[in-house]
Amino acid sequence: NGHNPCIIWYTGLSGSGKSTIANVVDRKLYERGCHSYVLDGDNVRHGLNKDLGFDDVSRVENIRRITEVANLMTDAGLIVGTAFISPFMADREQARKLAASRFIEVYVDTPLAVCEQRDPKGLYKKARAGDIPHFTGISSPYEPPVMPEVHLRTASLNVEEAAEQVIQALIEKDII
Ligand code: GGZ
Repeated sequence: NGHNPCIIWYTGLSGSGKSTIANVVDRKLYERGCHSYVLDGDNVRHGLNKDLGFDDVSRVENIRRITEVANLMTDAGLIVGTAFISPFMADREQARKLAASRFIEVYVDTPLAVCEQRDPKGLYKKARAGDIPHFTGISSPYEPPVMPEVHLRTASLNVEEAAEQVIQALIEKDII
């Protein structure tokens, strides 16, 4: 099945649903016969980037390496989803620049209050208690995208609907 390689760059707070949505999109791409892969904390922060923490300098380096790996993967012909908080606009813009026209930014827009209420791993609770330094949204900034290709307001969308919006964007941009 013909498709153009690209990077689907998800950004949003911890617990916003980035990985979940990215994996549903990935399954839909597979069903269409597209060759794709998802980079997320589970397969990058535990391996390639396990030397990095969460201070600003480490996050910049985290995103820089992810950008390079995602570009190698698009060179190899894949549709790559990257699911990282990627809180800094400048780093996302650098990724966009390197990927040229092959970059779809997806803002997983889940309000902090909702992420904090979900708190699936209890991280927000720990961050509020001061047990996790530099926690995004609590003690470290998140700079939202200004003109993302896809803006998912997850308060009014289920995971399936959110994933379908990403697929529609890929169709509109002649990627699939
Ligand atoms: C934010 C943290 C932190 C701090 C650990 N701040 O919900 P999760 O657990 O699974 O996703 C979060 C993940 C964020 O890693 P990223 O590589 O996506 O971040 S960034 O793009 O900013 O480099 C969270 C966990 O790691 N986590 N400590 N202090 N999230």
